Amino acid sequence: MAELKCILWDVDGTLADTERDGHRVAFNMAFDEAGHAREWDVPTYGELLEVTGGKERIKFDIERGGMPDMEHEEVAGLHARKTIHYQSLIAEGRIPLRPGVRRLLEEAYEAGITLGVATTTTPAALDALIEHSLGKEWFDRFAVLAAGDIVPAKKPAPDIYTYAMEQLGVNPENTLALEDSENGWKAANAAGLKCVVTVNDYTRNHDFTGADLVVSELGEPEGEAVEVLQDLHTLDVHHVKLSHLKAIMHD
Ligand code: XBP
Ligand code: MG
Repeated sequence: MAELKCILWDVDGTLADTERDGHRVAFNMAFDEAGHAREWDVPTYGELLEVTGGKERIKFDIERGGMPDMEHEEVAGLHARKTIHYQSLIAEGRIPLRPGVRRLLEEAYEAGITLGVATTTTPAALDALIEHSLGKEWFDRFAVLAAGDIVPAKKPAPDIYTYAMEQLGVNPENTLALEDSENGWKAANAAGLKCVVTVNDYTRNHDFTGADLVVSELGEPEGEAVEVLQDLHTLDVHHVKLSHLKAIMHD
């Protein structure tokens, strides 16, 4: 029976639906600006999301023949421009937090649970989302912001979770991950963490076998009941509460 001491949050797709209307749009702006004909439409971007990390995603598309006029040497510069476009989109307030995220974050923070971020995205992109969608006070409320190239191997490797826990001095048995994708779930699982998944349109059909709870969203008390896709602990969820996360750890 383990106590819940720490929650590590994924960012893209979990805190907010950043991929389709944020990252994807910013990549396309950078391609266009650099004179490349390539545009990642919504379904194509869904395929590319199999590869985590923006630079890695561009390289993958080059290698599979999606960008014949692009060289590997261009990737770093192009990605830096993409990050700037992404920051502007976020600053426009175009990407709200997903339902229930602020409620659960605040409930956990008030309860003294250690909160952290474990994400594949670039630190500058994470900072923009915290500043404009969450609120600047969360720079202090998160005890660690583990992001991007700080570890060599991105999700589905467990490294970013392991790094975050090392920084915090917490154990896997006391830590729960919140994720939205198969790669994220695999990373959390490989790091020895229990995991709650909130799916989105891109990840609904991913394989989450073994994840503790898979729901459509965290939900709100006054809203409709969330859709439960997988519930290993028979929690009977209307909206995801801190008590559910504690129950998952105790099981
Ligand atoms: C998110 C990612 C990121 C973003 C793009 O995965 O893979 O690469 O798509 O961000 P996760 P960057 O939610 O599992 O962390 O371009 O800044 O890499
Ligand atoms: Mg994600």
